[in-house]
Amino acid sequence: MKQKISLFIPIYNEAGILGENVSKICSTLSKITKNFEIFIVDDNSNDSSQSICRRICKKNNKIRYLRYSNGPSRRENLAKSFKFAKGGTIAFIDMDLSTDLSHTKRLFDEIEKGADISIGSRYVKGSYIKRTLSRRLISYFYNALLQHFFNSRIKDHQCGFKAFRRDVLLDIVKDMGYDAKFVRGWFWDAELLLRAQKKSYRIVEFPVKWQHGKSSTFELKRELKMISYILEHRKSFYI
Ligand SMILES: Nc1nc2c(ncn2[C@@H]2O[C@H](COP(=O)(O)OP(=O)(O)O)[C@@H](O)[C@H]2O)c(=O)[nH]1
Ligand SMILES: [Mg+2]
Repeated sequence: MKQKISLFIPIYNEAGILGENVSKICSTLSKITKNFEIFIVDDNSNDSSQSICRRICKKNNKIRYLRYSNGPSRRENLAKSFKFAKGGTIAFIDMDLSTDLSHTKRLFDEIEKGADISIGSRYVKGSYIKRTLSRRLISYFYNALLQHFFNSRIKDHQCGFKAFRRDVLLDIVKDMGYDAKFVRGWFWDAELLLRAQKKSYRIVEFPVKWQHGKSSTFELKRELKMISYILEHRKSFYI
């Protein structure tokens, strides 16, 4: 890899899995490059995530822990944290490792080959997905609505396995601003990709093997708040 990699892992109450999964992520990255840093971004978890993370950081100086006292914000505080990255490539992945880590090299190779944005996808040819029927349906309609109303060409807006050229990500995140009311919810991912398409950035979507995590922080009722946000800001998203 020519560029240093800054990998962000957003967390909210992940004490049960984070020790094991951070070391899996670390060893996967070490096989790809020596030039990387990891940031764990915690939105005010109220389990023992904080003490576990502090212990992990003491042992490994490539890992940094950022804790916010407000939240859970979904992705708002994650976006705030990108400015600390020193890498030319910035990525984020979900802590539950739903996306198989075997795709990590591809994630970064696409950026090295010239993509501005590289994203794992559960809905392009070659992907394999294990998920409950209800979440499958919600995901299907969500992506279909984004394609229909905003002309998005992306098949999967929501997979937590994304990498970006640093300047591209910082540019879009600046446009998006900080939603202090946290009503944007998981739409943050979609908005990022809609704005990226509007700005004609080059996005590569590649198939991944994906398995749902044992627990999920997704709540349909809370996410429905995004509708008012989308309607209010819709002019910024049309492609
Ligand atoms: N920083 C931060 N991370 C979050 C928040 N909610 C969820 N996460 C993390 O985001 C990732 C995806 O969440 P998950 O619950 O697996 O969502 P799902 O895969 O859509 O069911 C995981 O690493 C979570 O720990 C939040 O409010 N703030
Ligand atoms: Mg998950």
